[in-house]
Amino acid sequence: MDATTKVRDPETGVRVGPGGTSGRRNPVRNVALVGHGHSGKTTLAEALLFAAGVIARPGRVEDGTTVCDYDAEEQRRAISTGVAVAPFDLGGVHVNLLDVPGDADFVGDVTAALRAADLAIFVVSAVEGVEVGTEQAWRLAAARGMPRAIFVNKLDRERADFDRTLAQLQGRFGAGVAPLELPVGLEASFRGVIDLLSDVAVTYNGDGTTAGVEGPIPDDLEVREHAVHDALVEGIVVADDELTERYLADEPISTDELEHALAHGLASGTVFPVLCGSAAKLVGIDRLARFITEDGPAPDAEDGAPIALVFKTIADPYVGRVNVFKVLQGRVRVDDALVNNRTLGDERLHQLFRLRGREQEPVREVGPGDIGAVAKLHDTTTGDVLGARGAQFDVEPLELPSPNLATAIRPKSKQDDDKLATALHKLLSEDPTLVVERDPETHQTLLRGMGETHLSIALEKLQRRMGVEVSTEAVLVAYRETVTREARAEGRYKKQTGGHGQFGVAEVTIEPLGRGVGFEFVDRIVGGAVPRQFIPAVEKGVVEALEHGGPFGFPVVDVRVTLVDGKSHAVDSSEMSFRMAGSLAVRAALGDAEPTVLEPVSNLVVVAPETCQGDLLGDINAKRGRIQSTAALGDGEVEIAASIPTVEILRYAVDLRALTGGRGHFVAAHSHHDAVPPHLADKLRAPA
Ligand SMILES: Nc1nc2c(ncn2[C@@H]2O[C@H](COP(=O)(O)OP(=O)(O)OP(=O)(O)O)[C@@H](O)[C@H]2O)c(=O)[nH]1
Ligand SMILES: [Mg+2]
Repeated sequence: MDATTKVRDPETGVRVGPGGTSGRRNPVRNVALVGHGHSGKTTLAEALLFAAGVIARPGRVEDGTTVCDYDAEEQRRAISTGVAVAPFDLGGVHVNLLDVPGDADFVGDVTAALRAADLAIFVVSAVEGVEVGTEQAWRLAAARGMPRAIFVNKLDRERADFDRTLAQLQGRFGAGVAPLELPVGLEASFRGVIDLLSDVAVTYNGDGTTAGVEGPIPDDLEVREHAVHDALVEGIVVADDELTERYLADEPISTDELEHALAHGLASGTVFPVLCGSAAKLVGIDRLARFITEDGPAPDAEDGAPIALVFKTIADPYVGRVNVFKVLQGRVRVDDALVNNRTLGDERLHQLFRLRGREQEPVREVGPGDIGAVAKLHDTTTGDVLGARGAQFDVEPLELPSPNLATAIRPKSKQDDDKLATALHKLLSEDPTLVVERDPETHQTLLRGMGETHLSIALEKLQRRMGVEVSTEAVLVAYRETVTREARAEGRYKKQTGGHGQFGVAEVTIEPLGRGVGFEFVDRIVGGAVPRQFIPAVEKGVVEALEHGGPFGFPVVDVRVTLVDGKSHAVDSSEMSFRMAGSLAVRAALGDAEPTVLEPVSNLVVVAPETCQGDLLGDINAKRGRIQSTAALGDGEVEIAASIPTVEILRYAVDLRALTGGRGHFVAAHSHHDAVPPHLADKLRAPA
């Protein structure tokens, strides 16, 4: 490691010159590797672990041999599906890398990882450039005002283009994007980077080591280097008024002063340094590691009563539930008894360890700002805060996205049914963006997640890890029915075949009520046509028949049933006979009252780029939705509010992703029931 020494600003602890890591600043760095799927985050984590000497040889995602993609599903699909911790030590600094999944379905893990990290490094492929996953993660990090840096990766790949990627980055993320390096060579000839601050070239001979060799800037890159160097200096000085004045007065500004301003801009989330390289070819990795340890912001966690935030939970097949936490204050030690701020219950921390992928290294203590893990807590999960009894827990809650795509699951066998509840509990304890609910009307068990990949991986885990087989079904919506005109009918229940018979006659009218009014029973009996004591039985029979379903088979709502007449028998009439009579009467009346089907309608609010507005409006219309409002939100975004049949948006998460290229998001909530158009109602009959 080239240790060109630098000293630090005694006030802020940011490096200002020779002296390296002085220990004045918390020697921990928590770094989340975020960005679009496939941009190379896991490969980069592997390269950094190799550069730090933690692993003897970098593994490959395609071979399933990386430290961070340790889950069978991750290896089978060659994608990351959950945040993984990969620590390394370098130059007296302890770095916790958080390898974050890029697939949009795992946005919950992105949110949690950005909460635990103090620096977000955006991995961007020089081939694909800035993608929707980059933008989504940037939006989340920017909302927290987080320090952000960028690593332009895959410069060895065919069609890699650093300039295009840099222009896209500056176009999307603004003037704060400050390139610190330029590539030397491109595609197959990519072999190093130019350090734009110290004006040297660092080349790598691809021998599998990560050590770069400093040298002069190749002639053919000098002009370009000067141009970008000037742009970089401009980008940095704008973050510092005094420097801006001196720059405009053409006064010399030293490299260390520039690095000082850069580190300040980085820490304040206004300057976004860009480094570049190739994680697969191990180019630029040593420099990225040094950037993290020397310029990366440290956690601002002080000593004091211990407080820790749980940002990840893992259902480990051997040790059971493992909670991964960041220490926000103080030190967490083995055998500590801490309070869980959600349950207010005590938790004793018997086993503490550091995670590196799936590996668990026991430790006695986890210090301020550091990341650790604990097993077998009683009832702690992601988002919970653990702290010393009496400690002030004013910790901002971890807001995780709510799931927006559901599938109905049904256990394949009795054994599966017996195991299902426990297995689902385990699955959900590991992933708070999964929700299970039982629909009281359709009686389906619904598993809700963030998208198709998320749901299919959850079902695979259920089967592979927990040995529970389920089949999936289409989600049903809770249809209802009502009547559109008044009708009158008689129900006659008569069983008189000797001995104690049954006899009851009820005559009712049924008429429509307003949407959402519910059910009304009116007693208009005169002259004891139906004895008083049997009238509640008639109502009971009526209610049962309505709940059982009308001609379409759905529960009948928003009707008034009036008992207008009846007949009884002194001996054979009973509650039972009048209950049956009531039920028969209302069913007959329903048939004549031109019933219609009511479907659930949701309020939908979509936020997406303005460029997608036309398609979205067209799609909502095609889904029988009614646009209620559209509003420009600024930043090129539009908000569309609509009222739309719920059945049309059961898979809206998938449709919206297709319509907006993953740049849209939505919330939907049940609003009311409304009549289904007749041409559709005829096709609807409740499943037998
Ligand atoms: N040529 C080349 N390939 C790379 C480089 N970095 C990663 N790859 C390849 O790109 C593919 C995706 O790499 P990953 O590390 O899995 O990407 P990721 O960002 O972790 O992907 P997700 O976990 O799905 O978000 C793999 O086939 C890697 O081998 C690189 O610098 N150069
Ligand atoms: Mg990955």
